[in-house]
Amino acid sequence: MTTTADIDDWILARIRAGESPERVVAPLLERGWAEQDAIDAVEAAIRRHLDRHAREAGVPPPVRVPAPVAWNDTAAIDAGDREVQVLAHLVLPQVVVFGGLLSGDECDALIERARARLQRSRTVDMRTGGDRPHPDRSSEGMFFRRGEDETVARVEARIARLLDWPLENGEGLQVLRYGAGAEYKPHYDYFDPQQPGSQRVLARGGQRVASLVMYLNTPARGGATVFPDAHFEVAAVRGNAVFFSYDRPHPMTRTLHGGAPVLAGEKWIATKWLRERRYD
Ligand code: PD2
Ligand code: ZN
Repeated sequence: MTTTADIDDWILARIRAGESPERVVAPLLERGWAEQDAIDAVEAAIRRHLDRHAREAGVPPPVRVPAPVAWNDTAAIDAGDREVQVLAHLVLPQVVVFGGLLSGDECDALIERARARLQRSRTVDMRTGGDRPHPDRSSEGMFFRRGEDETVARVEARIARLLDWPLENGEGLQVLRYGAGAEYKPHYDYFDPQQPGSQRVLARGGQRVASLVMYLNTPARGGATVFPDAHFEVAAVRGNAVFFSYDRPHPMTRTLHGGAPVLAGEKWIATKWLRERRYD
């Protein structure tokens, strides 16, 4: 009798031996498994493995996170008013790269409406829960209010449908401009619950559970979004986006990420951060 524990052991042994999770699916198919069952089994084995270590290390239990509809079959996703391409995905960290999420006109509209309101970017100061300029973040930015204008509302509705997550759980869209030489050093987007300032930030909407970084232009050189723990880089291409989720506020999600220096030209992005609960 093959138990779930036996299957988990077999899957994890292969991953420990250097196989990628995607490659562990193939031998299961050869043994007659349905593809979705095999993918689910590999994901569940990794998840149970991580959960066990997390419990032992006192890490918070995982919460439900946004996930694009049908992201496993690398097809196009119907996001309501637009078909969005799935260009790539990773399992750990959970990353999906989207093509054609925004039209050229939408990118231009967001840049032009944001331009006059840009200010030196600030980061949340976790000691106090307030925010302040930070040397790791040499960009300029602004926030739109949720649903602030027709373009913002349309993009937000599309994101909610694409990621299957309530629109009300999203922070306002943030637009950032990086000039030549500007970067965003690697960081996590969740709030560290151990820091004294976190309680104030978490009171409104709970944790951040996912980020969607949308590229509004294609920098002449540089400016990729990098995931150092995964040795993965996403090129900034106008209209495309990178989505990543983190089901607990911990480095085990492998979601350390940064904006590589812009080497020539400028880089514009719009970021949507998603919370656990309604963000008002
Ligand atoms: O500009 C980026 O690629 C980037 C990198 C890291 C954006 C963010 N983080 C963010 O908006 O959180
Ligand atoms: Zn970030």
